[in-house]
Amino acid sequence: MIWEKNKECMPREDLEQLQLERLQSTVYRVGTHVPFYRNKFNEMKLEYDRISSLSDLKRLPFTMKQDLRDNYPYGLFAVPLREVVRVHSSSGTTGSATVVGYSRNDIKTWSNLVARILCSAGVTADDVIQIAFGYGLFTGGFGLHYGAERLGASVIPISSGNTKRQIQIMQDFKTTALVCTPSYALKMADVMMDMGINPHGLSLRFGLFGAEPWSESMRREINERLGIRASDNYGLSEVMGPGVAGECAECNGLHINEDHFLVEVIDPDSMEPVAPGEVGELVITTLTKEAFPVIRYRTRDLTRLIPEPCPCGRTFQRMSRIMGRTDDMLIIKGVNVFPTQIESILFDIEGTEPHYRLIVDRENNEDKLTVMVEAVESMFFDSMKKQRGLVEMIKKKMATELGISVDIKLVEEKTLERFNGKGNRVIDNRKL
Ligand code: DLL
Repeated sequence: MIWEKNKECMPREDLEQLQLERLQSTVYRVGTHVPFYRNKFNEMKLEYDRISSLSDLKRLPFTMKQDLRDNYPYGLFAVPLREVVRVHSSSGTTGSATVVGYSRNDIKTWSNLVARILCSAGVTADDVIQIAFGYGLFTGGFGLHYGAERLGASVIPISSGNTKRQIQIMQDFKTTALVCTPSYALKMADVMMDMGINPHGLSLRFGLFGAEPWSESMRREINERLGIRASDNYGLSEVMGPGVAGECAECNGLHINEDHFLVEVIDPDSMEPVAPGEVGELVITTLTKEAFPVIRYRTRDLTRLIPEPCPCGRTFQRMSRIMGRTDDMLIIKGVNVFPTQIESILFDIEGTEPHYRLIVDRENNEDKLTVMVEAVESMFFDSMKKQRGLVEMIKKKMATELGISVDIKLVEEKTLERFNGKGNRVIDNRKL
């Protein structure tokens, strides 16, 4: 059974009881098997067999990315290697790599949870799913693959890259669901245009996108261009990979798989919980992982929990789409700006293409943000006056909505690099 109604719609009281039991066994597991946690618990004089309510979570130590690095490669594993059947690693764009491991049960749970997310997005065993995430140490390819197979769908494990071939296969194999990053979905739409293929003539109905932040405006753009329903799904390798949270057909926030993950939202500075519904850093404790459990993992991802119940009937809490990472946030002249905010503004402006770069410089001790954005082709044949008008309009919108002045540089269509996987749209030249 993939649509696990008895779990996903479980009364909160029962869920909390289940979470408590699972938290107790996870804390016991790491306290007895992982020296890193045992030492931390001892230092804090925490009796790890004495967790009696969910509020005891607050007494547990946080785990940071650095802790994973310090214990590279296997130091935080809670089972001997012979019980580990899979290893993944995060590439470490912002530092050295980290390694995570899965027991046979972990792989089973992971597949179930990804299947659950695919199912809640509307995908069924009748779908043909093209997985355009990289297969390898990145959790995206294999994670979605196992989940899609578990669902019983027909899986095309094409991996990332070679966009023309992707589109050819999509056409020939009658793909109904595309799985990749939202950036790559946009690139596919562009390449389809170049190939003279009308996306609306394909069999594609669903897009399951994740692994990077995106905006509501980008979703609209993708939906319109590809003629699909795009939904968001979230996860991170340190905690499992994809399968942590995903949107239901309402496409209005991601249900967190709370029977396997306990979440908190904290103020990243004070590390205290934020008021209910406020934005903060997501902190996750795994409840069922065997090989690589983590306690209060600080994701660095910013979101808020949505307190209202979802019309779909699921009782698992929703979180809003990830707004950005604490380490993505740009501070421009003292104002906090997230790339997704800029994306949202740009995508709603007529005359621009959904491709942009943000370049940050510091000149004479002053921050300067330049937004490079592709203008539609016709704009370049238009008068300078029209182009200037567009630039002024974008500047004004940014000033009103972000509270800072930015420079806008229109560039010709297709001049900015496209992404096959996670996009990186910020170039910060400040030596801070
Ligand atoms: O990106 C796992 C994944 C693969 C999720 C495929 C969904 C689909 P990592 O490479 O460890 O794992 O990167 C995790 O990516 O902390 C977020 O900052 C970001 N991220 C993942 N999903 C989303 C999303 C995978 N839906 C990091 N929206 C996380 C925004 C996301 N950011």
